[in-house]
Amino acid sequence: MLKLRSLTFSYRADGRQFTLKTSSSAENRRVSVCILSDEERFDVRLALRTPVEITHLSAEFEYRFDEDMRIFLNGYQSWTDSREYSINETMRGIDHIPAPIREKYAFASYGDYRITEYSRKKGCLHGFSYGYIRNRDDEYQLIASLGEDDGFTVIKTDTAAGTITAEKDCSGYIAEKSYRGLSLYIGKGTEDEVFDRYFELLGIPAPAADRIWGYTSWYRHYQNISRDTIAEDLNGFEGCENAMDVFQIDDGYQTAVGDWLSVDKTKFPDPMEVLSGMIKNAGMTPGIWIAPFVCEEKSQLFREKKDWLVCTDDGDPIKCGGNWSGFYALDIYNKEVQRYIAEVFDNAVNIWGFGLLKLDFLYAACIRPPKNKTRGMVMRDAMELLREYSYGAKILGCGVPLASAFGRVDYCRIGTDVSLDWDDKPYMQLMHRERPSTKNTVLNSVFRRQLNGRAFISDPDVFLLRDNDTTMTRRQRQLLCEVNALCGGVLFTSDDNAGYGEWQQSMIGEMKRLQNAKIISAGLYNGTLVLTIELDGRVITRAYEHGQSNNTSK
Ligand code: 9PG
Repeated sequence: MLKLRSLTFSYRADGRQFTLKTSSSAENRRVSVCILSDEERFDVRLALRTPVEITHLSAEFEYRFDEDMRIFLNGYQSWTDSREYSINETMRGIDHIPAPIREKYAFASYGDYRITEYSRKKGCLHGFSYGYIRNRDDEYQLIASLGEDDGFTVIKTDTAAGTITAEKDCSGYIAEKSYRGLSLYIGKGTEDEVFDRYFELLGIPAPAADRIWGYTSWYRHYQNISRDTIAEDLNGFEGCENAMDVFQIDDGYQTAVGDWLSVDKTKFPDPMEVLSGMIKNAGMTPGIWIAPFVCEEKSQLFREKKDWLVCTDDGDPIKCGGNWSGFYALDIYNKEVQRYIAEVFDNAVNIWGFGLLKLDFLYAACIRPPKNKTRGMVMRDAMELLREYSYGAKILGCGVPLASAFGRVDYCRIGTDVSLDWDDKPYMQLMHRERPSTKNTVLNSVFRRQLNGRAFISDPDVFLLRDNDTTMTRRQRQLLCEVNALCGGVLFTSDDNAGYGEWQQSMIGEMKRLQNAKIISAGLYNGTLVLTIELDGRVITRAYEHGQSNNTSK
């Protein structure tokens, strides 16, 4: 167990602000703070005599960092870049982006930029829900929350000060009688030991879903899909050796984001059930993309249902990002919103006949929690709603705070979008941590690999093998393929299968081989990604040129 330095609990009551700082259980006439800890657990329970507004709750532990250690702190949601850091690095937020641009596209909404601070001090790093420190002998010190449904946990390091802090994301939450504050598993051991124990304590059994191969329209056509592109892409798979399990139609079929019952007839003149029928005839499960908690400014929903939106105190809808015409969150506690989502899913599954729902931009649900809920509580309720309304279809979660998706979705995206360039366009590199980038998503796949087969089946986003329409070198595409096969269970592409040549086929063969391999050690050392894998009883180490520097030796 890590040594507790201090626990800080601040709250507002009777219009005044109070702070309690302690290193053991304590109480006063309003509140009682109970600390329960043993070799592997650290729990904080609050009991309140009168309702209080919590403004801060955190526990600071002592930890001795050394130069060789690597720190992983899980990023806010699916797309947030997440990798191991050396002890002298910093994390970049969005302060470097000019304010007018930041605001126009609501960059702060994509991630944790309004939730936690980005420090410029070396070694001051942070993440959500779980994180670890790995030493040179591949021993893991895992700090992982068992209570994200009560509120998210921000895990912070200050390597120079020698501290790890776990802070509950519950500021502004009004607690009535009691609150399950921090609930941590703090375990030390091998990678498998600590992660197995984490999911055992969470009570999440190994996922039932299997690995799937598939096609998604997004990274070939983006929003420019139509009956004809779908038919053409389907034809590409006819009689081919790369049998796919799923064929998923992505963004672009609807008249506007939010108007899920309204199909763009100019692109899709036939009813959607005709398309799903074609997919089924080709022997695949049809999948469809929906962003159930948001609507864009140009949607009918946004124009007509203002009272369905999550708003500021002044009654202005909260912008959740700049995609499409800019988009806003629906209030999941509004009964009409719930009925609408149920109807949309009923339509997609039972009328249109889709067996897989790719549910995207889910983080928007908790963009502003009501006073009696934390973000973690809202996200739990939101995810439960999706499961309840899915009519037996499989769910692929995307753009979601991961811990809220643990055990609640079949498949889950664990990284940002693959781009057609290794690191997207230079101006895009200035954006937030959630921006499309193959370079980033490859690292997410590697450093979140422990979730695959424990929390859900991981979706590392597509692999791309095509030679045209990309600036990625073959080696970069090969790295993407190999990492996806090693770390993920959703093996989707957006390539035109008919265009595959010898090199592409040999890469598919390699991916199939690597599906049975296991990474036993991984690290990023001065721009090189080093993976040690076990395959058919043999241990092989592969080094890949990646380009991400983490300014250390080893
Ligand atoms: C459809 C797409 C695809 C894709 C999803 C999601 O941060 N960003 O600017 C950002 C843009 C697009 C995006 C994710 C993040 O893509 O991940 O697979 O379904 O929506 O619009």
